Amino acid sequence: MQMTMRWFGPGYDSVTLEQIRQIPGVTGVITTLYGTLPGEVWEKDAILGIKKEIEDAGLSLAGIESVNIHDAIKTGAPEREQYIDNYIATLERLGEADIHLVCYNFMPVFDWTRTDLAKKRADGSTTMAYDQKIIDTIDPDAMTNSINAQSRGYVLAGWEPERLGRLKELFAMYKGIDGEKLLGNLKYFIERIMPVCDKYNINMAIHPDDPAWSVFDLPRIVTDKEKLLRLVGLVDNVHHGVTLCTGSLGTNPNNDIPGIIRALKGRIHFAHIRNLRHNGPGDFEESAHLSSDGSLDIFAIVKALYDIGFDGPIRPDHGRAIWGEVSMPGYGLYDRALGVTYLNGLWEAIDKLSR
Ligand code: DNO
Repeated sequence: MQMTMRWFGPGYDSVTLEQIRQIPGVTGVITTLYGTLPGEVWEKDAILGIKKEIEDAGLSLAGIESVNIHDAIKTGAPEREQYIDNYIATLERLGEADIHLVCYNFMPVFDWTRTDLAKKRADGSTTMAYDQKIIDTIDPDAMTNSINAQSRGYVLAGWEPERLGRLKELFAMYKGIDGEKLLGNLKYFIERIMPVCDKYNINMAIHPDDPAWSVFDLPRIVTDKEKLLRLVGLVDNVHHGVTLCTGSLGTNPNNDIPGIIRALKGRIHFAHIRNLRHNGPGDFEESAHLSSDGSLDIFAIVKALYDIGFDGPIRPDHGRAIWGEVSMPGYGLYDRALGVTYLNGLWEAIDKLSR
């Protein structure tokens, strides 16, 4: 595996590449062109520019998270052809720039969803949390306004204002789209992009739905082992793979994540590892990475990745806000750096004990 950190690029992130470079064991960065909108063709110069900046800091560009998918592709609207062509053009440029991993999601309207971005924990840290009981009493506009009001001026990943300003229009686009149709549209998209992925050896890694159940009645297709196996089976090509995100799959306490990892052997191209604590049905908060601080067994998860021979990038996922740090919610330096160190410790121990 390669240990990495997510970095949003100059102007968007409170964390610098110089800081990332000093976290022991981190050799790569996962990034994106944060200012681009879903559907745009990425500029070659911009791709090469951010890559050079990362390499000049002594790190590698280990993958893109995300090249977002236009809603016309997700809904199968007639304009999808143009947007798939644009996506292919972006993949070509990434491939030419020697970038071989792309994370994306196929969630309708919203990317990940939370109800509180700064829930106070007993130790004085704050963290992101979700409570279905709150969602049940509000509408999508109210949720979006509340999230934006808590974002500390940062544009949250997946919460681009341009898209969220058109919520009514977006919900209308998904009218009549159920899980089967959404999955069919994913299959169509994957089949169209596989030739360019084959040509440039680009691994596509779909991100699970977060949380792992329907929010505001929108369909969900990446929530558990059965759905993941069906999804990878849609197109028999190793470049069609998965981002193993423990924080998303772990929202459902019935998901056996080590079992999912073993079942997906060979198709996991990227791993997001973090913990969360279940407070009740549909009610969870993001904890520190340490197993005992949350509900997930992070040792068993890392062990399963080790056992299947996982050799892609891993990144710690969301962190709590600790030590007074002010950052994009979930993406400060301190708690994620602690996460890296813990994950590296687990990996080293498992590796040495296995020899
Ligand atoms: C949230 C992230 C997601 C993820 C996308 C992938 O912090 O895990 O926004 O990057 O769903 O496309």
